[in-house]
Amino acid sequence: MTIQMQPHTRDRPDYRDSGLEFPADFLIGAATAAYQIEGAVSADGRGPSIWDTFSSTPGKITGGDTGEVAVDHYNRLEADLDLMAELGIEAYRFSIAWPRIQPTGTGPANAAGIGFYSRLVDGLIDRGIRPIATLYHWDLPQALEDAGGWTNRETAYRFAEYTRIVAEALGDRVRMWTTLNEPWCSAFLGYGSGAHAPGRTDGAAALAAMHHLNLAHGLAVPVIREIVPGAEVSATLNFHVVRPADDTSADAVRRIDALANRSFTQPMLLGGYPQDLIDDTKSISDWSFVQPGDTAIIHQPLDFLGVNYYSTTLVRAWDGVAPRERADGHKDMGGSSWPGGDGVEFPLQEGPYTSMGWNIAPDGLEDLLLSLSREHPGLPLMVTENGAAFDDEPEGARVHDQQRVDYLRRHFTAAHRALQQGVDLRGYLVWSLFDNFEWGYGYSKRFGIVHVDYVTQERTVKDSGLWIARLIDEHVIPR
Ligand code: IFM
Repeated sequence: MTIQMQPHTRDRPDYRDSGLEFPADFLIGAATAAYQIEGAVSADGRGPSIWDTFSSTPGKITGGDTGEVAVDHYNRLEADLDLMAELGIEAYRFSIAWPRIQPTGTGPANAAGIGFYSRLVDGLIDRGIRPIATLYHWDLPQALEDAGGWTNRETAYRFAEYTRIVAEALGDRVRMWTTLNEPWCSAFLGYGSGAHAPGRTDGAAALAAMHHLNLAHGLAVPVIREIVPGAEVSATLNFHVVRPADDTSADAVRRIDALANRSFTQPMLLGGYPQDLIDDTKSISDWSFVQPGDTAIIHQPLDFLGVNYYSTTLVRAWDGVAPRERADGHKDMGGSSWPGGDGVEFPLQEGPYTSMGWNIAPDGLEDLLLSLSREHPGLPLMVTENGAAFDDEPEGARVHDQQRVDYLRRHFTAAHRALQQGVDLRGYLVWSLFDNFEWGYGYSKRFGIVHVDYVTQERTVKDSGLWIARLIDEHVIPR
């Protein structure tokens, strides 16, 4: 996949539209992930995950934060469900913590863990909210990491077993499933740059992890289909909309597009790995992790593709050997997230930026949706994450987060433009429902449409939350 850019980016509209109507069946909602919100890390038999270990390791997370308490969602489930209902959320994408279901990543189901997600699903359905379950959002049971984690092929088979347990428990009520959230982050930040758990810095390990995550996806999809009649199955990928800094940068675009996007889209959606990716990384790995039959397992028909989009990625040819890390606020923990990205640098992009240092570029979302729909005709798309962190603070009982409202307006406009051009876009889930544990940045970055006071755990709906509620109510981008 190559994301094709419109030639005259600067002449495009500012995307600050209103009054645009979304179809009645277009799902608008919000997303979260287990480790980022649940807390209660030792409750009811939950085992440790790689994020418990990583976050309790000094120096890994800003402020030494951990997910131990997070926003205490595990203990505040009913009130949080009521809040979702108040906002009128049509769909809620949550993830299931594997170590709550299988504390050591293997063996029988932990009934208490299943019970929590069962109550969550029932609570959503009772309130008319569509559940969308993500099976893996980065919290691998630590015991599996101790056996090699995603560099170990066996982890993919353990994932299929875990999938079976969850599908059997929730499949009578959950129709929409996502296997993996952003496997690029799991592989390349977890085992390449070391910015994410488990914090390894080894390019060959990152490539092996990439393949075993793809394999895990391919093994899990038929399990869900076997158990859940009429299931709608997807994977969620964090696409990098890669743009050239100048006219010498075409090869840099190709390399990063291969590592970031085609490393997952090609095996999952088309079959096999891109030859240029194999060639670019051959000095790092011999790719012996791909065994006969693997590519057929991974290439499963999907019912929709989850698209996570936040900003664009600018690249330029560079005469150094090792890839230069990005200059836009991504953490550098010693390793590279781009094994094989030789000769590429990541210049600072034009602002404005969010508080993550990510550039705001709604045209990137429009380009991405158009490009995916061109390259994978017949595959419905859903924006499974889009949103922004800003340093907003409550003023009395209000949080006036105008920058986030503006960000969302512009990205919903981009999605609407894609719909108008014929993209089969089924929905849009805002990241995130709550302020939460933003991985390496701890609680220092707030993405929520609902503010959380981390001392009192008080929830305050931000102006962006009120704006989303109006959008959902009218299915029209508010003035
Ligand atoms: O918070 C993350 C989420 O877990 C995965 N997608 C990107 C978000 C913002 O960084």
